[in-house]
Formats: sequence, C-alpha cells, structure tokens
Amino acid sequence: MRPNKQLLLTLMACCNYLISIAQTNSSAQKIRLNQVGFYPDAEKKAIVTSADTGKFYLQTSLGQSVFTGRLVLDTQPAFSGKQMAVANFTKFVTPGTYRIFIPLMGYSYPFNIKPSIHKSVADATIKAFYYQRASLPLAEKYAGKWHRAAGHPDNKVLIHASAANNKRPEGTIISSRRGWYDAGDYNKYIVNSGISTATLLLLYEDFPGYMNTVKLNIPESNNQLPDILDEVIWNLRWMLTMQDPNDGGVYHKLTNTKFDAMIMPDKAVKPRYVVQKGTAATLDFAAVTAQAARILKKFHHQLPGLADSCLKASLQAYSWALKNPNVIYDQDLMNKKFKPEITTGAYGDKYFADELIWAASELYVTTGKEEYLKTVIAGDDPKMLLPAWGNVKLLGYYSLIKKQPHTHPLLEIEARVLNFARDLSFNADKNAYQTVMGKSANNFNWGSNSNAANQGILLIKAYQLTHDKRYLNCALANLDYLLGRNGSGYSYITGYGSKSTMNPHHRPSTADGIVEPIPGLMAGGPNPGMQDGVKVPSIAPDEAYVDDDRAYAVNEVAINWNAPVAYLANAIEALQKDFGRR
Ligand SMILES: [Ca+2]
Ligand SMILES: [Ca+2]
Repeated sequence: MRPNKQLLLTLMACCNYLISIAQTNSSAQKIRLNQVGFYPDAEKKAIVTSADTGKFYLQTSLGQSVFTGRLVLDTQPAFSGKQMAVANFTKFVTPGTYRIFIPLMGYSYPFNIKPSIHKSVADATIKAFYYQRASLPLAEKYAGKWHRAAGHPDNKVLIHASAANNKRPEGTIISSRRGWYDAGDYNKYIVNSGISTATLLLLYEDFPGYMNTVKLNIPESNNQLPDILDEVIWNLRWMLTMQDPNDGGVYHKLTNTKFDAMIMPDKAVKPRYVVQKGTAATLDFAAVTAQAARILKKFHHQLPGLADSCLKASLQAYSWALKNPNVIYDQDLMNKKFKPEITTGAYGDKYFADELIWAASELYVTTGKEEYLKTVIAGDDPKMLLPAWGNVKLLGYYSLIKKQPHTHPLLEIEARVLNFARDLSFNADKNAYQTVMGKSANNFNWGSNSNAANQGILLIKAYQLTHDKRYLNCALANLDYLLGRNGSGYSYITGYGSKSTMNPHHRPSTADGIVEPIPGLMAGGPNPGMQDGVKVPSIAPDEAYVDDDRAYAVNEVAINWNAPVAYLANAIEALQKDFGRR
C-alpha cells in the first residue's frame, strides 16, 4: 500500500513537533512571555533576549504558521546591558494553543489565547490563603494532594511579659484562633495581616459583581457569602482576638520565640505568645476593622453582629492610638527588657503618620464623620509611595476616592493618585520588558514582585477613574511580567506556567513530601541583596532570582505579596471585556 501524502505530511509535522519540544527548553528561556497566555482582544508581546530584527512566527501545535511579524529592537537595553527585541502579535486574535518560533533560536513555551485566560490563576491566588489557614485541618476535598492536619490551635496563647498589664498579667492564657500564617513561617503578625486583609477587601469592594461569582472550593463555598469574604473573615476573626478588650490596644503579633525548622504545621508545637501592643498594629487594625464594618454590613443576616463588632473594635483601637501615638515595636529593645527573647519577624515601623491617615480615611468613609477627614488632611504630605506593610497611606486614599459625593478635598486626593499613576506609567513601553515594573532598578528590593502587583492595583484604580485604556494595558503588562515576561524567565506564581517557581521558602511546601509546591503562591522575586546568603545567578536587578527554598530574600511567599497579585489577576479578569472596547 502506498502511503497517503496527507498522512505523510501529518507524520512529518508530528516528528518536527516532537523534535521542537526537545529543543524548546533552551530556546524558550530566550523568549520571555506570559506563560499562561493572552486574551484575544488584548495586547500580546514576547520579549526576545537578543538583538534580533528578523521575522517571528506564531505557530499551532502542528507547526502551522498562523501569523508572521518582525522583531523590533527595544529602545533601552535591559539592566544587564543586553539588547532585547519585542515580538508583538496583538493583531492575532484567534483562540487556540500556540508557540512563537524564531529562526536560529527556536520555540517559546506553549501558551493559550482565549477569553478568561487568567481565571484559574486568579482563583488560585486567593485560594492560596486557604492553604495558609491556621487552626484548621485542610481536607482533601478542598486541598487535594496538599491536604494536611490542622496546625496551631492557638487556644492557649500566653501573654508575653512585654504585653502584660494588671488585667492580663504575664502568662495569662488567651484564645487567639484562626488567621493566616504570614509567609513561609507560622507566625501571625497584625501589621502584615492588616495590609493583606485590606487588599482583599478592596478587591471585593471594587469588583463585587465579579467576586460574587468566584467559587474557591473552600469549606464555606456553599454558604450565602462570596468566598473571598469567607476567606477574609477567617483572618478578620483572628485579628479581633488580638485586641486587648481592657483598653483597645492591639498586640503586635502572635508568635513563637523563634522560627520553626522546615516542618509541617502540626509538628510545630512550641509555645506561642502575644507581644507588646504598638501604634502601627493598633492603627492598622482600626483601618481594617472600619473597612470590614462597611463591607460586611450588607451581610448582616449571614453574619449577625459582625459588622457592628468590627466598628466598635475599630473605634476602641483608634482611641487607644490617639492616646499612644508613638509606641514603636522595637524588638531588640524589647528583648533587652523582657524574656523570653523573641526573634521572629519584627515588622518594626517608626513612622505612623501614614497609618493614622489610613485609619482615619477608613473611619471617614464608613461613618461619614468630618473629624476623621480633618485628621486625614492635617496629616497629609505630598509624598506618594506604593502600599507596603510600613507605608499604608495609599490604602486610605483608595477608599477615599471611592466615596461619594466626591468634592474637594477628595478631588484633590484623586488628582494626586492619578498623577502618581501617570508618572508611573510614563514611558513604560520604553524599557526592556516594556512594563511599568522595571522602569527603575529601585523596583527590585525584597519582595519586588509585590511592587509589580501593587503598581497593578494603582493602574487599575487609574483606569477606573479615567477609562484610559493605557492604564489597563499597563496593568495587564505587569501581570504578564509576573507570569514570565521578565528578567529571569520564571513565572513567579506556583503551579502556573511552563517554568514556574518550584521551591518557594514555605514550610508546608518544603516539608509535605509532595514535589509540586502549594499552588497560587507568589515568590518574592528578584532582589540582588542576597540577605539570605544564597547566591543568585546574576546581580542585574531584574535577573537576581534563584528558585531555591533556602533563598528567603527572593523565594519566600507572603500574604502581603499574594493579596495584591490576587487583586491584580482578579481585576484583570473582571475587566477583560474592556480590552476589546475602542
Ligand atoms: Ca461562600
Ligand atoms: Ca508607617
């Protein structure tokens, strides 16, 4: 029998495909793109790590070319000095699975073009918080192969000497259950919980319609509340236990004396303490509980009394902070005065003007009382910084610019936020990866990926205020950055992308004996500081990353980093239809 020509061609295409797969790994390293994929109607770019100006091809899995374009050199070289080129295939809009092919270089990783392309990763970045839950066994039904025993009941937590008073002397036992583990460790810190919880609440407040549809397969998925709020409430109820009911002050953290070894949560059974109250923790708590009171109020049937309890707690905390405006959490000083010594994360902050503005902003938006707005205005300064655990002013501004009616001075604050977004996005397409992230080498500090995500939130805010698509495109480009269009070529979100972080500094992911890390976690990202002593392969700021579980300065995970990427990925999904609008 003579072979059929069509069959022969198909067989040859399949052979070529298999050979190309074998070649993909080395070539794919050189073609940096969002490894998850693209929306049909949105911008689509890959960055090639060579000064190539030849043709590139978009090919199907059978090697058929469906789009041809020409590489264009970037305006600026990368931080490493390397000249890069961009493959822009925005004009190709047909859904499917594709790879980029560049002659003499090879193939990119495969990716998809389709609607809702980030739905799965967006869900996973919130589900990651479920995996961080303390005081709860993670059932296989919800956690899949990462199911585990409960850790840290936290029903017998000791008042540390630094936190003692007449009503709660040293050694008093309190219950402080629930909450999320902060990061790669098992402690719970109010300052960092504050910004994380607030960012997820902001996501809900900005996109309630979309977030009402997001089902996360968590134990509360069948109740009458949106799952993101169920997840937030797991931490919020813990936060409420961190307030001393006798005076309204809030303990800085709930912690072991020192970090655990890389063991599972149920094996980590050392005594836990709540330590010294502080102004930062108390104001952050006041801000989050005021915000939660406002958002949870409409769910009073499902959550009887919770919104009222939150507002009451907020007012008590705020009042404590006004009486104690400058109580610094200085761990070294504390250890000189009190035993046992505490050596876990300090989250020490010395400047509380931003925390005061944040708390007053949330209380103003929730209660409408002018006294809070006066405090915001009185404490304001023109300096704008992206949100971080120690710089929270912008979180307050985000809430203020949603408040109606929108008159002076809120208009002025809105203009300030917009100017900040405009400055940030100016010339973003002129750097090597054509993203807002990476315009400056200063972006690459500890937790740099959270800068990319927090820039994304600001850009989304600017888009919502102006409907200027440039901001939306820049926000999407930062998500592209986090999923592979970047200096290291990694997708930094576990479980998503062909080459994603596999070895995060995260105790359960290291100790559970399962190869794949818990999904939906974002690594801290490039940081040339090497504070952990683990060598990174390059000290070019955007390349200074290593996927090593000892490298906590680049590869730890943290709730305050996952929350902004959860905001960014979900906001982009919620707004995806806008990419097609002219
Ligand atoms: Ca639910
Ligand atoms: Ca501060």
